Amino acid sequence: MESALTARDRVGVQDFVLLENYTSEAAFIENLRKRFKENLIYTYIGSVLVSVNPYKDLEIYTKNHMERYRGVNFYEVSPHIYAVADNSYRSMRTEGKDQCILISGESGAGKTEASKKILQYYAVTCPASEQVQTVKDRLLQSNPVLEAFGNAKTLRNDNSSRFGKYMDIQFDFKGAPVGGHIINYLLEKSRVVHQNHGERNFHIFYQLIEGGEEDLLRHLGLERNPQQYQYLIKGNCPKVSSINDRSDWKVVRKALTVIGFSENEVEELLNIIASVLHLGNVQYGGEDSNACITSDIQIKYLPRVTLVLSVFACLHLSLTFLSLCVFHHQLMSPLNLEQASSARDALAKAVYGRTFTWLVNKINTSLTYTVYTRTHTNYSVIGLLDIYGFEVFQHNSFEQFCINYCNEKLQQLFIELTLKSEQDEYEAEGITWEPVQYFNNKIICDLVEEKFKGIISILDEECLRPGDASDLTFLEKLEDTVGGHPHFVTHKLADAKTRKVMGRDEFRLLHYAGEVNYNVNGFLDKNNDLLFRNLKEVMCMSENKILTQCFNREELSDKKRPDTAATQFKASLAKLMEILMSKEPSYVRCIKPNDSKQSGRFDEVLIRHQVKYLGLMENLRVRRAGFAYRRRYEVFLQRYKSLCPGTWPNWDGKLSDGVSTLVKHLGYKPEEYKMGRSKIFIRFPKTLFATEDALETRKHSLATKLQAGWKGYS
Ligand code: AD9
Ligand code: MG
Repeated sequence: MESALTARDRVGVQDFVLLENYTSEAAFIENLRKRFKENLIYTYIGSVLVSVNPYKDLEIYTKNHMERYRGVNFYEVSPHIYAVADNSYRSMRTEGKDQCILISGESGAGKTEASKKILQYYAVTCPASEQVQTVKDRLLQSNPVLEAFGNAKTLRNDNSSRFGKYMDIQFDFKGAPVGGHIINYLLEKSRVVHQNHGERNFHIFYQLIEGGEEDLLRHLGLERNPQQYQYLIKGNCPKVSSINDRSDWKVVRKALTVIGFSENEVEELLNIIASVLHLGNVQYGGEDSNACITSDIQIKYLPRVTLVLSVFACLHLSLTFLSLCVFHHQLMSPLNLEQASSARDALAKAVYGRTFTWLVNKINTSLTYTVYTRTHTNYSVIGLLDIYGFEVFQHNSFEQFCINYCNEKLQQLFIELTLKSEQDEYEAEGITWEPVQYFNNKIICDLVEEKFKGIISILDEECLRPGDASDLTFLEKLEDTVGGHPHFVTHKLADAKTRKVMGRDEFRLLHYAGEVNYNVNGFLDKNNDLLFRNLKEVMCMSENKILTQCFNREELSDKKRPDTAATQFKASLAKLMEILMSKEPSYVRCIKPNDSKQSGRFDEVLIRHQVKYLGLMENLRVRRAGFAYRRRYEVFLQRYKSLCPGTWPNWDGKLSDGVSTLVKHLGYKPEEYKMGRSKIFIRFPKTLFATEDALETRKHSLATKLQAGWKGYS
């Protein structure tokens, strides 16, 4: 029999709070490494689950495993994503409080897989009637559809989510999942028209081309070869070994039906997808990019676009001319080659982006909790947040700025809620709260989002300013306005050392997790996200019903300028924070073990980086600031009562008295523990380990005695 001590040596501790040297990053990583080697990919920091992507199928997601975690206390079984799922479910049922599970980590760390495991857990373990089964099916089938339209192969992940997702699962009073609702955040629309080397466009394009039936492709005017389409060849990566586009197409096609798309809707949806491909092939002749394009130039492929989009009116004109309204007169100004190409790309991005939002809305309608066709609002909720983690690339742009701002907000929420829940627990148990020192990143959130003075406000101001506004004038304005901020640096403001690693067109933010340099090129355009009015008008005239829902006439008559991309994102994040604040959170922190998507490789440098960016050491420090370990009296007594003659075999008195008797017998010193109302709090891991070891020794000697007795008997 392996002793508790040697087992701990081999597989590490299953909760980081039990690390003796809890402030040491090296000890933290060593513990992760030991467990990863043993295929133990999950470890807790208190109630936070840390997960390391194994990059291989482990036999830990079977129905048997689900049963093992069902209704069982968090700490009685080894750490698992099912334990988090079950714990949230039980808290929702017993305490009646809405829950949310926040999953974070960098690209490829396993967030989406984790969220799917949670959803599967509920689908299998929650009670179901026939009606509920339909909802479960739809909830599960929404994944392949959203992944087809919102995921793509990137250098970091073959199935990378290119949008943020928050999903509510709604449960009725019996605990059955009866509905759902999805909110999507910031789809990476630029991917529709451009992909970096080794990356692809969204999966759906390849699925349709590889898997679509002959008749369908003929109808859409598509050829079965991705290389034919300009929007699919930029990354030079039509095939990916881990992806089977043809069989994925079948899954997606079936999922659309399960979710409740009519044949008509599917046809219109695919028309739009095909039209984007045709649009990408629209070429404007001529070499000189400054020359104006006139409408008599033959625009190849345009007829295809008009046909599949059912826009018979003036698309041709709108892609070559800009219509201007000057003193109530409509003027047509011809576009040059570059302007016309960017108008075409803007249209493709807008069409795809809005169709994606339409798709999410459509899924939401099919997930709406209805009882006898009436919409019900009386349900409890578990929310799942699968959102992009911190991104730091060689070249960071507007997208990384938004994503990292989102992570600052989530970190703020995390600190507030973790500290608050610690404090609440101490108060509930009647134990004195000892204040914890921590870095409050509100200062960085303010730097980004403050009204008038924040980076987003300054960016918007430059976007609205007529005349010579450019990315560089935006940078200058930033220097003037927030130049003195302790978390903001530019080339001009930096010290000599920093200047060496910064471009003149960059600004640096000192995020809570580390420094990131952002290149301002493209900030204004991306934030403006404008589509020429005449292109919008043409889309409104389409006979495609999805398009007319995406581009409605009200938008045209609205004189107010639409909100910029950053302002919209800021508003949607504020709403998200409100949603999350109203719920009880659980956290899953995902870590990617290496950059080569290989199983068994533990790249220490990469992991250390993520431990830092996920703020795990800070998290552990907060959790350990007071007590390393806490258990309800009955659980503690049940486990260790055999170690004390006074509590063995049964304790009849008050639970707290039993625990007192037990720990006195074990020789706990007063500074090592505190007695709360329903729990014992133990300050140091070594106290608990000594007790665990004593338990192991007792079991061992009992087993030896039994064996000896048995031999004697025989
Ligand atoms: V991104 O920010 O959307 O680019 P994610 O979502 O964090 O990223 P994802 O869940 O897609 O990463 O995981 C990447 C790949 O790792 C998956 O396609 C699987 O091949 C692999 N993976 C992740 N988690 C597990 C797991 N628990 N077991 C086995 C896993 N493989
Ligand atoms: Mg993902």
